[in-house]
Parts: sequence; structure tokens; C-alpha cells
Amino acid sequence: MAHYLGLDSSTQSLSALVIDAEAGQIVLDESLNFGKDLPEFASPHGFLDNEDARIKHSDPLMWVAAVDLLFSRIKQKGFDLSSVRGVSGAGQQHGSVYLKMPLGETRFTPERSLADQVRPLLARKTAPIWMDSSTSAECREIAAAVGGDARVTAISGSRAIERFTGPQIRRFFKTDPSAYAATREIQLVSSFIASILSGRSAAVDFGDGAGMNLLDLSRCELSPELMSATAPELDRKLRPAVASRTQVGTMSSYFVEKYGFKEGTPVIAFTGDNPSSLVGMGATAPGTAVISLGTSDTVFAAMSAPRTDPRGFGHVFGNPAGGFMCLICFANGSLAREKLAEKVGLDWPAFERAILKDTQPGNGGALLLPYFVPEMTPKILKPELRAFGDSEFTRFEQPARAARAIVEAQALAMQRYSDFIGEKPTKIRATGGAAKNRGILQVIADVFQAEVTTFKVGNSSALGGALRAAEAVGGLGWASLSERFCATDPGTRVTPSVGPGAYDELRRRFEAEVDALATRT
Ligand code: ADP
Ligand code: XUL
Repeated sequence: MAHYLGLDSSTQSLSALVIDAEAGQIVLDESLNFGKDLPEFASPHGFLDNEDARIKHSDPLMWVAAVDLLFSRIKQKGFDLSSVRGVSGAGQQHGSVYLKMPLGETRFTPERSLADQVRPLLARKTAPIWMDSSTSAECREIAAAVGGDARVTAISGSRAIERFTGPQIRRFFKTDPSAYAATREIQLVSSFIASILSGRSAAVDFGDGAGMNLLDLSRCELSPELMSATAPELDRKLRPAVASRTQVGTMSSYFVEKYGFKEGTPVIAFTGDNPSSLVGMGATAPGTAVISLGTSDTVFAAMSAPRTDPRGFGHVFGNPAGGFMCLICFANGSLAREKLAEKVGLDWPAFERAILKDTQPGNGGALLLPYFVPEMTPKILKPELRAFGDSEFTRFEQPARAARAIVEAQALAMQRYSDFIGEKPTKIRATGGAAKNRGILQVIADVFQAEVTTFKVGNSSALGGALRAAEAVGGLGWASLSERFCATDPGTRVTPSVGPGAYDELRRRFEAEVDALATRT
């Protein structure tokens, strides 16, 4: 049996998916939710509470405990993990884990939990994650040290960005220099999980590595110029990045003895959740745009040559299948929709009906600026929920219009800030938790004037991991893997319900109001 395992350690959950590459079937799809399944980590949405809204950290031991819990559930279900021929996966991007000792210097024993054994290795108790926006000063300092943002962008594919790993490392070095000095290794979430599985320090790949503001994209090597602008002796704490299909180790004895993996099972470099989704959505060749509606909303697409965003919000990452991809990320994605739905008293089925049945495209001129948490695209440091329109709407007395308004504003933002990708997409593939919601898909189709489709497999990032393992270990080509696993689900194909001009007026007002808010904060 050609079984390959893909893992996805995302903001709110850990998922495992096993494919039978020859039969073209998913044979296991298992997930756990950090908030619900590991309540002892006090992270209902996957991150720790902090009185400063800009600071967003997670407990890396929660990610480790999740690995143990998920595999014990899989074993309990009777799934035979010795059938797995290769493992790969993904992590939420940009987050960083700080270790006193590279993994591999101690051997994990199956007698004790993984989290207990990893605890003494941590040089920093918490890991800053992609939602953190506390590093504006560090971004300015890094840019100034190399001669400006244009230089950072030319080297790394993005200007210095608050959530990116380099500015986060600099902040740690400034706020806790002795803990920084005691750090011997810095890992991304993706490479940390690969290290945990293989029991040795695993390298970062070009896909996720490009989200550090430290990788020189033209050479696919860490940039000495950016490392020295970021923090001292960084070259000793980071391992060189590798091509995404590199084998970084084999499943460690801990997983062999405890969960039944076959000795020597290859572990392929993990990547970021978005680059992994590019693979899982069958979008590794230019021409297909993907919208991922997870905790964050992201728009991404493969690119034949790296093209940077003149506005400075978009990024260029490595495409795990070779070449590059561009990405634009919005922090106010699912959690903002959730907060608004709660505010006006709608559950998801009612939210969907509100858009599809109770309101019309354009929403009678009602407009919402839906910023519940600090936003990176555009940069809004002091988030605000602002409503424009008639008084009933602005007092949030019309739940249905409020539901449509948040999704219209988010879709207009996605369209505006992804325009640097080049050609307007006529076909969009949607994924992530909120892609179940047809109302949201309809608004995206209307605003972009494009056909939106979803896939049967909900977790495209975990699927991407399994496909990457099958390609690297099993030698199966991308084309045949995509054909077998990335067929669109005919049940959810949504086409525009309005003509091209329908959003012109709302778009003009949205852009004026969002620019006004972004310049004020
Ligand atoms: P992540 O991978 O970032 O952890 P997911 O892709 O699993 O996140 O998406 C989780 C989110 O999906 C939840 O926060 C929730 O808001 C959203 N979601 C789940 N079901 C629906 C639905 N029917 N309509 C809209 N949003 C939904
Ligand atoms: C991308 C980004 C998020 C995280 C979490 O740049 O910050 O999409 O990867 O999913």
C-alpha cells in the first residue's frame, strides 16, 4: 500500500491525513482542536491571552502535546501506522520556537510524554505567532540597517513585516538578551514539528523560510546582510534552508516504539500552511488563484518569476513544487467573522442564509470596516469596527445585512490587495474552515467576477503534506497526484450572480474609508 501521511499544525488545530497514492484515496483524516482538546493550555483559539492586543504567543508544548494526543487517537482507532511510507506536513507560518539545545542531542523515551521531555529544552517558554504585531520598531530598525525597505524586499521578497520571524527574533534579543544568548537553535513551527517527529534538528524549507525576512530569494540561502541587521550570532542559531523535497530525517524511535511507525520512515521537510495548501489545491502551476478562509484569510498563487508588491503588503515565498508563489494575508479572517456573527446573534447556517436569501449584493449601500484585531493588510494597528449607512445598520440592528457587510468588505480587500499578482483570476479555488459557507463563496464570486470552487478534502494543507511526501519518497509526479487528489467538488461551484459593475460604488467607498482608517492608526 502506498500510504503517505501529511500533518498540519495550524493556528487552532492539528490535523493528520493519510493518502493511498495508488488508489487515489484518503484513508485517514483526523483532527484535534487545541482549545477544546487541550484546555490545560488555556488557548481557546490556539494562542495565549495577553493584555497587549499586539502580542500573540502560543505555548509550543501545546503543539507537542497535540502530536502525542493525535497519534494516540489514531492508534486507538486501529489505524496501522507501519503502512506509512513517508511523512511531511506544514505549520502555521512565521511563528518561532527557541531552544537551548538542538533537538537530537537528547533521545525521547516512550516512557514519558513528549511535552515533558521538550519542556527543559525551551530557551523561551512561549512562541510568537503570525498574529503578533508588536515589532514595528524592530521592522524599522532592520530596514534602516540595510538601507531601507526596498532593500529588504529586494533580498527577501517582502518588506520587514511585524509577524515575520526576523523582526520577532530581534524583539526577543532586545527584550531578553540573556535568554537570546542561551538560545542555540531557532525553529519555525513547521521545522519544529518535523524535528519533533524525527528526533533531530530539521531544516526549514524555502516555502516557509521565505516568511522570515531572512532568506535571500535569489540564492535560496540565509542572507548574511539581513541576519546581521536582525540579531547577533544569528547564523549560529539558524540552520541553512533546504529545498522543500529534501528528506530531513526519519521517524524517531519514540514514534516507532509508541505508535508503530516502521523504522526508517522518511520525514520530508515541512513547509508553511499556505505553501502546503498550494500543493493540496493542485495549484502549483501559475494561473489558478487560491483563497484560504482559515483563521487568517489568504490569497495566493504560483508565480513563474518572483514579483513583489509595490504597496508592500504582499509576499513572495518558495513554491514547494519549485519556483515561487505570492501571498497576501489578512488577520481579520474567520475570527472576525465569528466575532461579528456572535455580536449580531447568528450561527453559521443563519449567517449563510443571511447572505444568500435575506440580502442583496451591494447591501443597499451599507459598508463595514471589520477590524477586530490589528490588521496587516493594510496596516491597521488600532483595530476598529466601523459601520457606514442607515441608522438601523450602523446600530447593528440588522443581523443579515451585518453578515453580508463583513464578507463584502473582506472580499473587496482581498481583491484590492492581491491585484499585484497580475492577471485577474477567472477561476478561484477556495479552502479553509469557512469555505463550507456558500454565502461567503457567493460574495467572493460576485466581487471577483470569477467562478469559485471548493474541493472534497477540507484540509488542503494536510493533503499538501501527504502529496509532498508521495512526490519526494514515492517518486509520484505532481500531475498524476493532482489528477487523483485535487479534483474539484462539483457540489460547490459558485458563479457570479451579478454583472461586472455591481460593486463599483461600494468598492470606491470601501477603498476611501479603509485608506482613511489605515493612515490614522
Ligand atoms: P486554521 O487552519 O487557521 O486553524 P480552519 O481552516 O480550520 O483554521 O478554519 C477554522 C475557522 O473556520 C473557524 O475559526 C470558524 O470561524 C470557521 N468556520 C467553520 N465553519 C464555518 C462555516 N460554516 N461558516 C463560516 N465559517 C466557518
Ligand atoms: C501567512 C500567515 C498566515 C499563517 C497562519 O503569511 O501569516 O496565513 O500562515 O495560517
